[in-house]
Amino acid sequence: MSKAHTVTSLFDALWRDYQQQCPSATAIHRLLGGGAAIINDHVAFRTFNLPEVGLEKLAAHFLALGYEPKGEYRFEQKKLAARHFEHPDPTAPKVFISELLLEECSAELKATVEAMVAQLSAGAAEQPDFLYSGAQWRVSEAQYRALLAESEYAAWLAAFGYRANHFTVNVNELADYPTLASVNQALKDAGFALNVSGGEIKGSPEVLLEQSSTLADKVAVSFSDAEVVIPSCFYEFALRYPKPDGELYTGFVAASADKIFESTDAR
Ligand code: OOG
Ligand code: NI
Repeated sequence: MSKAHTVTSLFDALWRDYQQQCPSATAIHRLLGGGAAIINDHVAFRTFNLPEVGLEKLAAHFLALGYEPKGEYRFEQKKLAARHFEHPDPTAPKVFISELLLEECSAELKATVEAMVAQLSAGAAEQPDFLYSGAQWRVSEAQYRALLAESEYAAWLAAFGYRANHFTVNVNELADYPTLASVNQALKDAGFALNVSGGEIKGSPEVLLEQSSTLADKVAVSFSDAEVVIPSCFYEFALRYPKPDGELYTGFVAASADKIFESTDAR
């Protein structure tokens, strides 16, 4: 068993795992940072609302590091609930965790997911490396496709499991890019494809948050019976605006998040 994490060691481990799934992030990091450090606005995780692996189980890793629960969000159509967490140290990335509400899904989907989670070893979610342990279950390509037909979110989780779904560049802290449009233009000029669902820029100064994201990279995933190349992880960009009190807004915007989820859609 690996030893307990600090905030820094946990995000370092998450970033290393994430780079394997999203090689574009390494290149974009270089493009936007020009060698300088890039501050992360937030990192996002996905899970199923089963007792063994629910949102609370993932959150426990962050609460242990001093994070505090903040906003709650609901995505009716996608059958998701989410919560975000903040650390008293404002340089620590925010954390966004969502979970699929299985009681709202079909009996077939629920059975497949329960069989997957039953393959995890007892106490798996409490291990220090759980948040970047990937998909520790066997799923066939046919099962993946059946999940995909009902819930892209469930299919992504079946294929990729527990790891950062995306990191997010804090655009406010970028030296050379004053607007999100300028970030998007630099990405497009360099050949990266953006998620255009809901427009290239989701949100507005009025809701105090503008977000954009790449379309997920594609990687080869080994299902129990086949290797298939599918969308993995993506990179997000967030520009925050000040509230009336002058402090930057730190929450999320459900209508925008709803579109960010679609960055892993198969295409
Ligand atoms: C999370 C999507 C929401 C945001 O910044 O609004 C989100 C996901 O795709 O898992 O990250
Ligand atoms: Ni995000």
